[in-house]
Amino acid sequence: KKLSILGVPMDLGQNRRGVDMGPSAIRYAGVLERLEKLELVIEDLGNVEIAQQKGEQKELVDNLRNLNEVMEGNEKLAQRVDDIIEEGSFPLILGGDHSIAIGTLAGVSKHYKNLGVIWYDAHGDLNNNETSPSGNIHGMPLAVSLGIGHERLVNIHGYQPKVKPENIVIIGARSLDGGERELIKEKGIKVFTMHEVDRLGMSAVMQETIEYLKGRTDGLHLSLDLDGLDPDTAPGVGTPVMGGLSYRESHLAMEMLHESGLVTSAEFVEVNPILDEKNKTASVAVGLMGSLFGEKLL
Ligand code: DIR
Ligand code: MN
Ligand code: MN
Ligand code: MN
Repeated sequence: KKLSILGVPMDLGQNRRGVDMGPSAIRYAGVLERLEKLELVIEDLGNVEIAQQKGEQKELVDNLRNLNEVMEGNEKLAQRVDDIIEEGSFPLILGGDHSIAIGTLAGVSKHYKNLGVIWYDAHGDLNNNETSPSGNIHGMPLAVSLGIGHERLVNIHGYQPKVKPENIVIIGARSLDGGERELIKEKGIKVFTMHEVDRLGMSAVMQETIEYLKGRTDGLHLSLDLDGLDPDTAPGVGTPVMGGLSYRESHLAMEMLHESGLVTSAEFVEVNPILDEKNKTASVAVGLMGSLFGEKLL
């Protein structure tokens, strides 16, 4: 299997500096060395060129922070991801804040009729500029991919929507804004909140998720926000929320996804080495990638 690693040093989708260094932190944590031990042909394509944040935060326009820059970056990313899939390779995208999922999904979904999406996150990322409490685009990418939100964002890469609500499963949610809750109910999106993970256990959650997506989708994208994990395990994130998924639950989830053979693209986002403890969060991310791509003890 061929794997193409692409970094996206994006920090414009939120307001904490440092998450643009996520791709460097993940490479420093040994992603290439780790995955090269598996039966994969790997290429590191370097980073997508993203505008740098300069000085003062700009004013919000239409309750959107850095709309133009986030758009431009995601257009570039979408084309790169599109090309990777065209060449028959598996895109592994390193973030960067979660606004990059807009571009990743725009590039991936062109190649599938019914793309499935697993959104592993403390948050729903289902806001739009009318519901968002922050104006941060990293809280909007899943809604944007459903075709909900600012017209320039939803039309990235020239089409919309990128995903259908019934092809999405959210895992690990424990912080949802009012508008996000309404959208989940209105669209009937499948969500395993921390409550369900605690009651059912991760094994059953993943079994149900895989069973649910297997029949209805022809490709599966994993969008893993490191803040889905508990802040004790993944402290290097911009918006930590207590009571998250454990290291062990997360490895099990990745192992079960590997066994399913369903995953066709993945991204690991929100690693912020400035907020981290000795690059722990990037190391956890690399470990999870190991499990996702088939590492086994025996
Ligand atoms: C919040 C935080 N719901 C917002 N979202 C985050 O700003 O829309 N997503 N942190 O990962
Ligand atoms: Mn193409
Ligand atoms: Mn999050
Ligand atoms: Mn997120």
